[in-house]
This record gives sequence, structure tokens and C-alpha cells, in this order.
Amino acid sequence: MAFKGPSPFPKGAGPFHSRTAGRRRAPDSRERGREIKAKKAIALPLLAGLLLAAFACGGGVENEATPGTETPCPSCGDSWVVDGTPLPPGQVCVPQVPAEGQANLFRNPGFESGENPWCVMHLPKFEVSQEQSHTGQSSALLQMQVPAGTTGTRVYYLVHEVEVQEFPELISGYYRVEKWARGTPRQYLQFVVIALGATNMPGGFSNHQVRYPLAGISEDPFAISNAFFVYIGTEEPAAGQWVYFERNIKQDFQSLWGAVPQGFSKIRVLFEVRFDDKEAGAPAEAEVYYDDLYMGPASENPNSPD
Ligand SMILES: [Ca+2]
Repeated sequence: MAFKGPSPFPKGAGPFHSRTAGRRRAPDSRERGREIKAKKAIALPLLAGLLLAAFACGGGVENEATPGTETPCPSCGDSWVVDGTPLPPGQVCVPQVPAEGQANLFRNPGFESGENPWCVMHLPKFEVSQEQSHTGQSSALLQMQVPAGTTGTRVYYLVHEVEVQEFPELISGYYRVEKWARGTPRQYLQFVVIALGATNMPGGFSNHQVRYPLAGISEDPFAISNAFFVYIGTEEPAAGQWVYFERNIKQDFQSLWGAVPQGFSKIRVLFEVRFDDKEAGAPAEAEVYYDDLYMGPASENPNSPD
């Protein structure tokens, strides 16, 4: 594997950590003052190697690796886990055509109708819980509980895929952490936006991502060639309260990638809790709820900060 393990380049010194976006103020007043860091990890001299690594990792069309691999593959993105259990045959994420007349491109955004059409790409599956809810009776619960001896990467998520013509403008929602025991420095919440098969994007990648850590880390957890990281929060997650988040993803793709994706086959959005590169030593535990998730025009955003 071409990029096994940590980057050989010191932070800020090598091509994988060249900072092209730098720090800037968030365009939205609600986000003013939040620290934003974005890194573009494309190194042209190593592009051939990256593409080879992505291919070798099973990157293929959607940059997804085979669950169960024991070879670290940072560039494989969200589907790579050390020992995630594959889904039974036939259980796949089905891209959704948004409901007509609805601003929100997510169906069942508050989980009041159960889990569908939210999906996962490996087990364990998220739960629809009535223990906590921001509105209504239900929310989506991600439960992470691994013993001290567990190593490597684990990803717990809920996923939504949409088929739309135009790239969406805004994502907003709420998360709530009820339990948080840090088992590794790279343990965090995030949401990820992926445009698959865009025809106008640079780099020759099959998919283009922006990854939004919500809490838990302040530095990129690994080098990834086809993604930027934009930090909405960098601190430990606040326990026992709903936390609002929003980003103008259209502006972010424009400013970071240089273009708003066009001609894509679908948009995939993942809401996660996870860790990367854990070493044996401490258990990693978290209970994370998501509710009232929105993707659509900023002017129609039904959520607002509490
Ligand atoms: Ca709800």
C-alpha cells in the first residue's frame, strides 16, 4: 500500500499538509469566530501514487474499500474499517429522489418514521431511539463501545444519498452526545459530503469530499487526497445538550475545490462518530444522537441555533 500509516511529512512541511485554504472567517454570521481550517492534500508529484493507492484500496467508483482488510488505507475514506461487518446481500443505500415540493432533500429528517431511507454501508447499524429527541419523539443513535485493546479505525454512521440536479446549498442539524470516553486522540464526530462522479471537478478523482469535524479533533486525522477538512468544532463534545451546526456546503466546495460539483450521479452525506489509528490502551465509548437534519436552500433552513 503506497500510503500505509502516517504521512512521512512533518506537519505543515510536506506536500500532504500544504495549507492552501488557510484560516478564514466563516461567511455566515452564526459561524463567525469559529475556527476553520482546511487542508488540501493534493500533491501533484505524488498524484500518480495516490491514484494507485486508491485503486489498490478498492477505491473504484466510490472510493470504498473492502471491509475486513487489515491493511491501513487512509485514502479509502469512510468505508474502511478494521473489522466492520459487511451488510447482508441486497442491503445497500438507495439514492433518494427528494420529495416534490419539499425544501429538505433528506427524507425522514427527524427519524419520526423510523430508519428509512437512512442507511449504512457496514454494520453495526444506527438505531432510531426515543431516549432523546430534538423535536418529535425520535432521533438517530450511534453507539460506540470498544474495549481498551481494540486498535485501528471504527466508523459508526448514518448515511443518506440523494439524486438531484443541482448541488445543495446548506446542511444543518443537531447532535447530542450523552456519553464520551476518549480512547484515542483521533476520536471525533463529523459529517461528510461526497459528490460522486462530478464532471467538472479537478484532480481526476471519482468522488470529491468535504469533511466537517464537529468535535473531538483539531488536526486532520489522516491524509486523504480527495477531501478537505473544515472544522466546525475542535473541542471535546459538550455532553447532555443538543448542539446546532450548519455549513454552506456549496460555498465550501466552491472555495476549497474551486468549483461547485456538476454532472454528479449522486450526493452522499454521512453523519458519524468514529476513531482512526487507535492504539491499545483505553476503551473508546460514545453515544451520539442526530436529529432534525436538513440539506437544501439556506433560505428554507428550518433549524436555528438554540
Ligand atoms: Ca426527531
